Amino acid sequence: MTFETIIYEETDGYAAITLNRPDRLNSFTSVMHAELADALGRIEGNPAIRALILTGAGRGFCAGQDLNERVMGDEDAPPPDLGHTLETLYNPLVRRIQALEMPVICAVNGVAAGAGANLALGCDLVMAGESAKFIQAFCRIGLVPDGGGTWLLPHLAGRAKAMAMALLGDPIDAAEAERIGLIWKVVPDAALMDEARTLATRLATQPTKGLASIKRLITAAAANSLDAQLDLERDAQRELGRSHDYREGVRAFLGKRKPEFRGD
Ligand code: T3D
Repeated sequence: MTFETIIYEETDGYAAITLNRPDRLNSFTSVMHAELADALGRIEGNPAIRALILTGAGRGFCAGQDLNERVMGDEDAPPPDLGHTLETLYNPLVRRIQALEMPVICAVNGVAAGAGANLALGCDLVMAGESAKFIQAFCRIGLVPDGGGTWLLPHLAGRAKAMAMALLGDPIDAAEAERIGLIWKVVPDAALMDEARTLATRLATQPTKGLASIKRLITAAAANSLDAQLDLERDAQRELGRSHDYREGVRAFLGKRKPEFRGD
């Protein structure tokens, strides 16, 4: 499958999407949005794909919106409708990644700025190379964090850190991002993709339906009471108790053998 701005591959039960405009630090263009939408369409509901890796080519992960697409005309020219680009491009991207019924690994290989930072932070297992940086660059150009940033930052790192990151736009290095709970873990740059691929291969052999429910419930918890979560857990467990992979897991345990999960 050939794309202009991303590399898409399917292998060993998982898919990998590499943002591929390295000379512009993989910043988003409308073409990249269209290609990401196409790639996600190949993954959604595809039982052969049971995990996804998102990463970037070259020295950056993603520098957010390509500002060359926002070149300002003279004062009389109508301003761009950024609400429209969020509604039609960024918000669907974030929502579709959240809704994917599989774990999404983000391998942050370098600087992640603006919507690129929040695309990364919205993934399920965020690993960063030690040289990666996260920058809420929006305040530098008079915008608010988007791509879910105003929700993700306080939920992940707390209000005080969220405010500082969003109001100041200073870089947070990978070690600090791990320390404050913004990401899962830092790994040496040279090991990042091997670790991400090993993890994806492992996840692709796990009970995918169960993992999808875990993702959904953990996400729902941010807006729910304990009482509401107990109900969600009951409903999920009822459904998963009827799944192939639950039966296989219990049989394999009792038979002292390795389980063979199909993902359903
Ligand atoms: O518009 C809407 O639809 C609303 C949605 C907005 C979402 C957003 O993401 S808004 C935020 C947009 N992003 C930014 O403001 C970040 C801009 N980039 C930077 O601040 C810096 O590039 C970085 C801090 C990310 C990295 O700095 P550094 O020094 O490592 O690299 P560099 O030299 O600045 O960048 C390398 C090249 O990439 C450079 O091009 P050149 O000079 O070699 O020809 C630079 O212009 C280009 N580049 C980097 N980011 C962008 C970009 N070109 C276009 N758009 C970018 N966002």
